[in-house]
Amino acid sequence: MDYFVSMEMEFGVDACGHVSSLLGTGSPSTEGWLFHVHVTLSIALSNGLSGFLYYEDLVSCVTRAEAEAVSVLVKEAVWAFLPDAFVTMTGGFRRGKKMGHDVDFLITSPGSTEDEEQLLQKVMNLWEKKGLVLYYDLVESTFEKLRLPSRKVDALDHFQKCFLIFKLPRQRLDSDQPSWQEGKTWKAIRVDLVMCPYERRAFALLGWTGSRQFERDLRRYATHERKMILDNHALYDKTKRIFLKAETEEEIFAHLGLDYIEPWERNA
Ligand code: 8GT
Ligand code: MN
Repeated sequence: MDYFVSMEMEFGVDACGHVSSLLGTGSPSTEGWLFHVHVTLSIALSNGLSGFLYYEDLVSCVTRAEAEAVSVLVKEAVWAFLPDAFVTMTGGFRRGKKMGHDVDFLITSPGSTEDEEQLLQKVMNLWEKKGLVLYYDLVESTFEKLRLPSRKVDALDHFQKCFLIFKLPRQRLDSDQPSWQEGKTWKAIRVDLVMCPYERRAFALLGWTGSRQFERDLRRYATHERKMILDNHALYDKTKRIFLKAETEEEIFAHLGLDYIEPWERNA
């Protein structure tokens, strides 16, 4: 509620009209929607009401063409600093969805971990210089190698990540996008970048591909049918008391005694 109070002090009652209209426009994902409100208000507070100008963009969906255009820019930036890094689009787009509320990427590199730690900050600095980022929140890693996987099906992971609002220039798109208004030169797009240790990439990829419901079901299956604990970092066999290693998602499914399930079959 602090936001509303500050908004009122800063901009007068009019600003609260804007806030109410924001609150009236819920998107299906509460978490994503709260993020939008949080960020939009933060930006509005620091930049004046222009912060609201791209609220429209954020509640409109991201198309696959837009996601692909963002992907090219993410890869360009990441490879400038870590040429051997793997960059994978995850989330709904990896599951074959045509639209999304954001674009998610998993980044990992077999190279030294010191370079990895700096990567997201370097990418943000580069994009800020190029005017490609409207807002970002970099969350440092709290990953520990020997920690057992979380038993909670909805637990957040410990990888370093960056939640940001990307400013996608129109010229980056080959085709006209129906959601773009006439004369608009860029679109604000929510992007999540996740950086994981190379040896955990299969678990991170499985976790970040979703869907959320699929991940919950898979974790419950591991716990109840296999006496194993699965999360975004690892798979632990409680009977044998060992971590089960995996280089690919296929190997994780095999450890769980399941046939491989393709990403586009995980939309449940
Ligand atoms: P959408 O972006 O089109 O709404 O659909 P999505 O791509 O399936 O949803 P998402 O919210 O972007 O999340 C993608 C997957 O990442 C989900 O399966 C979610 O469970 C998983 N995920 C994590 N950690 C986190 C996290 O910290 N935040 C979010 N939003 N998703 C996470 O493993
Ligand atoms: Mn997503």
